[in-house]
Amino acid sequence: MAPLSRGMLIVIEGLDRAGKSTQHARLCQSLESQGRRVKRMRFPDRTTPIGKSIDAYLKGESQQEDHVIHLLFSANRWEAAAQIRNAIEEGTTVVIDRYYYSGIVYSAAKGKADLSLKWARDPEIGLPRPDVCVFLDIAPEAAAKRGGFGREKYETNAMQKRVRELFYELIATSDGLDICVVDAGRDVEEVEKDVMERVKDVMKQPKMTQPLTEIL
Ligand code: Z5A
Ligand code: MG
Repeated sequence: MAPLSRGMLIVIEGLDRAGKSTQHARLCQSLESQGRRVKRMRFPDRTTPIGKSIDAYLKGESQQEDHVIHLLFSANRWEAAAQIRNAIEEGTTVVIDRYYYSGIVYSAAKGKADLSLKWARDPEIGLPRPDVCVFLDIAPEAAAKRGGFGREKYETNAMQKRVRELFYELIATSDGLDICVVDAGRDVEEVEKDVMERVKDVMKQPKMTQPLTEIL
């Protein structure tokens, strides 16, 4: 692969148990084996003070008003934004397991009239804009066969189904928000191959010779 002057910003997204963390690890390893410097990140980052509040909420150990928890998830990305930008400028590729896409759809999936996709997206404006977001698409029923639901807040069939619909609404927006879809219901190796293909396609795009942009 051709050398890039800056790093790439790559996001892996999808429903619960779509295989995000599995593919995130494999992609990072592949990129490193090709000689790239890679920074692994995930959201929520449960290690920061804000992340600890999110962790307690997801585990049902604390309550949060829906708008408040939404803004905490967003703040958890904002506290990492400069770190992401600096790494990319220094030539490091940043690969993130969930990002603002999850932020928008999981909050909007709650179905509150005053918590629309648009409302949910607004606090994300200005964050580093991904070069590509690979959405690992799987039917909730197929994902459910990968093991029982965990005990966290959003791990219900109804929520996962709505989240998938909303991901498709995001993809249908004018620029698709940089999302490409990969069928995640196949063998790990097949999915991995497709993910790498999508990343390679983006590496060839003219935008990779330009500085990283911001979410508009
Ligand atoms: N959330 C939010 O509301 N707002 C936000 O802004 C953000 C997140 C960022 C926690 O996320 C919750 O936060 C999440 C969204 C919300 N709530 N839900 N649902 P998290 O990222 O911490 O959740 P996680 O537990 O790490 O990820 P996950 O979704 O549960 O799983 P995954 O990473 O997609 O899957 P995996 O761990 O790679 O694989 C799951 C299992 O399937 C495992 O046994 C694998 O071995 C197996 N697997 C993986 N790939 C395959 C294939 N291809 N075939 C068969 N089996 C496979
Ligand atoms: Mg995971």
